[in-house]
Amino acid sequence: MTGSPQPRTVLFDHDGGVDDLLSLMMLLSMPHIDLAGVVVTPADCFLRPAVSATQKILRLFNRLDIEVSRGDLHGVHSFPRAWRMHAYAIDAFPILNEIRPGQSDLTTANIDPEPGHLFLARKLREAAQPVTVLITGPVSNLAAALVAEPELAAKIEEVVWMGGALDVTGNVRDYEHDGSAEWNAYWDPPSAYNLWQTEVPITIFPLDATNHVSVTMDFLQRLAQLRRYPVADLAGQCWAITVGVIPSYEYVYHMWDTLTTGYLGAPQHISFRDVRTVVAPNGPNAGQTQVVSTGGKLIKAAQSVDVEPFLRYLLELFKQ
Ligand code: AGV
Ligand code: CA
Repeated sequence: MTGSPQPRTVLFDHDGGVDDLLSLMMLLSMPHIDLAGVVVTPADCFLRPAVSATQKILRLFNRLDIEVSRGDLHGVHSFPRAWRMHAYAIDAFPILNEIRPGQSDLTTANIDPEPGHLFLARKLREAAQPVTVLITGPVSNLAAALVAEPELAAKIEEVVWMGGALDVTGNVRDYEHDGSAEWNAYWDPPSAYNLWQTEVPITIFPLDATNHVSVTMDFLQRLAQLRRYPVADLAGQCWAITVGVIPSYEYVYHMWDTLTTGYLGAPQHISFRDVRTVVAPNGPNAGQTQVVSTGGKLIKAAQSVDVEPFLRYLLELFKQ
């Protein structure tokens, strides 16, 4: 690693996919990140096992002091069930169910009863300094919080979002859709549209960038050499359940959310461009993030990745 990354206070909204839970492990492994709260959005997961797995990962890191909130907003288009099932397997992994000395069974002590959008709004309201909002699923909660209280935008230093597809095709294959959207935007297009109407600074990790980082068997073999580190072992198991279970049109799992989260620790391996963009709130291209020459919202978009140094950073981070 070159230089030390910028310290940040982070609110993390994830949607319980394999990639999302790996991102939580990454954040907990970054010494310069102060994780101020976690929201689980019921999008690319079933909520109960995703919240449970989230808590078990916090327990593994001895961080059950971090509050977790359940999202109760639902998108327009559901994720495929085969993908949403992943959290059940992770929640059942032995390493997450081992109760180590000094640890106890999970309780609801760190579960905030407020739903995700109210939790985010409260955390932002209470923040003494502007915070980073990292979103690795749909943006429904943040959009709702900002629609209700636009002044909270001033409390956000940067929204970092895995979402969108700019100059590449989307990853949605669904009836009545033209395939131009990425799934996190497609789950709840009106919310992505609403977020785009706000003043918050947005950095996105669209498919244009994440397409560069697929989860290869070669990478998994390198990770396997680090099995003696519990977090590396857990990460390897998480990725293993994505191998071969991807429905037909997509044969490889990508490091969508893990790349996005990696930006907080190793931004030097990623290149960006500033672009004007609009989001389609409905219609056959619902959720499409489109580059425009005038108007729209000026955002920062990840474009390419220095793959090998990024993978080395990930492997190093998981040595916990
Ligand atoms: O579109 C990428 C988003 C990321 O936030 N998710 C997965 C990551 O968590 C949806 C998704 C697209 N293709 C998938 C997805 C696949 N083959 N399996 C599971 N989820
Ligand atoms: Ca996700």
